[in-house]
Amino acid sequence: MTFHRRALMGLSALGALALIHPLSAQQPGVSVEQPWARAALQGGNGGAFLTLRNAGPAADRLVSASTPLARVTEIHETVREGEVMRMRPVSALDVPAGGSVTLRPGGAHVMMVGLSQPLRAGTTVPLTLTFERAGVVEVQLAVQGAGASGPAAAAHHAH
Ligand SMILES: [Cu+2]
Repeated sequence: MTFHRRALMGLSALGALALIHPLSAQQPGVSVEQPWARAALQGGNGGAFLTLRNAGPAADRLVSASTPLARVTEIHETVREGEVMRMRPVSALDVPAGGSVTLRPGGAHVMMVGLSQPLRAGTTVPLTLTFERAGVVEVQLAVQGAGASGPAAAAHHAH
C-alpha cells in the first residue's frame, strides 16, 4: 500500500511538471555542434572539442563523456596557475539555459586518455556525451591535424 501511494504521488508530480513545462519533456534542449578532435598517437591522449547549445528553458550540465577508443574519458578545464596553464578534471560542465559553451583548445575540453588506436586526420571517432537533463547524445568527432585550432581547418586542407 505504501509503495502504491508513493508511485501515485510520483506520477502526479510528473504530471504537474509536464503541465508547467510542456516543451521540456519532449525537447532534449541541448544540441552538439561541430564536434572535432586533434590527431593523436596510440597510447597517448586526445582532446575533443565542440559547442554545446542549450535551446531549452532550463540549465543543463554535461556530466560525463566516453569513447570506446580511450581507457578513460574526462571533462577538463584549463586554469592559469601563475605563468603556467594547467588542465584539471571537473565533474561537470554547466550549459546555461538559452546559452552555449564552446570546448576549445586552451579552454574546457573532453580528454580521451590512453588511446587504444591513433586518431588520424580525416577519420571520425565516436563520442558519447551524457547530460543531466538531456540524457545521452552520440556524436562523431571529425579528426583534424595535430596542430588544428578549430573545427573548420580540415575542410580547407582536405586534398
Ligand atoms: Cu585535458
